[in-house]
Amino acid sequence: MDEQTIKEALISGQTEQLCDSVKDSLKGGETPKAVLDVMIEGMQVVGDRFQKKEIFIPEVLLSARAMTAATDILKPLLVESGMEPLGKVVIGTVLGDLHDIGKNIVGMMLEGNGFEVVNLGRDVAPERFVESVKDTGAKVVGLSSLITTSMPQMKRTIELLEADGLKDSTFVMVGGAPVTQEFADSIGADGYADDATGAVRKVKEMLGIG
Ligand code: B12
Repeated sequence: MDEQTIKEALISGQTEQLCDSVKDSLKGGETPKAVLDVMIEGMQVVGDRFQKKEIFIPEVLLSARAMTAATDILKPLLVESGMEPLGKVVIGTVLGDLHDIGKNIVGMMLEGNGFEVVNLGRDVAPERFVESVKDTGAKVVGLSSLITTSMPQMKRTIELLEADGLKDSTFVMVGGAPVTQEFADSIGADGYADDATGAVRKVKEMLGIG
């Protein structure tokens, strides 16, 4: 796999070039997970450059668009499992937050590991998470937040689940770049993971699946 080309295409937001490189890597026998990991590293560089004000929102948007298109190629390969679902997970990005790349990757990895995933999208109000738990009977809710100003919505969602008497029968897992284990503990979340692989491990652990 030409890691450098994949990263450069992602960082410069060249969707077509990125998708071609991803397809070439897969044809060359690379696993979808390995390709995804290289893209996540590339997105990390985008984040660092944005933070240092070397690039701005339009550039980040182009990279995000390219990443979404390329993950769409990987998705069917990551999720093909064909087995009975191990359980249902509702997942979404909390109210006020439009970042969804990481949350979608977590969703994909869960699907790839045999879970049924109800993806509510982004900017999801606490009430919608609660409604979805009621409608689907999901035992796990995954909340994603990438901006600190949205993190209180995770707490609100847990409070609403409690108020509706659903907290005891539902595991709440939180994640996203600014979220930590300490924060998760402080709001009464049942689980935290800092990446998609950890999220799968955590869900299995919470549901007692070996
Ligand atoms: C791409 C991006 C955008 C894109 C989002 C496109 C999209 N469709 O998602 C766009 C351009 C739209 C955007 C907009 C904004 N952004 Co922005 N963005 C980023 C950037 C560069 C990368 C995020 C990303 O996709 N990372 C790659 C993925 C794979 O990683 P991830 O999301 O962390 O997910 C992994 C883990 O966290 C975990 N995970 C994620 N979710 C979950 C959920 C669960 C349950 C679990 C267990 C695990 C888990 O697993 C994932 C896979 O490994 C980050 C920088 C950064 N360092 O994070 C800034 C960043 C998040 N953005 C930031 C800001 C400020 C904004 C804006 C407010 C900018 C503005 N002035 O308008 C707006 C916010 C709009 C809004 N209301 O949401 C800040 C937030 C700062 C803060 N302290 O709150 C950051 C940190 C940049 C910075 N350093 O300043 N952004």
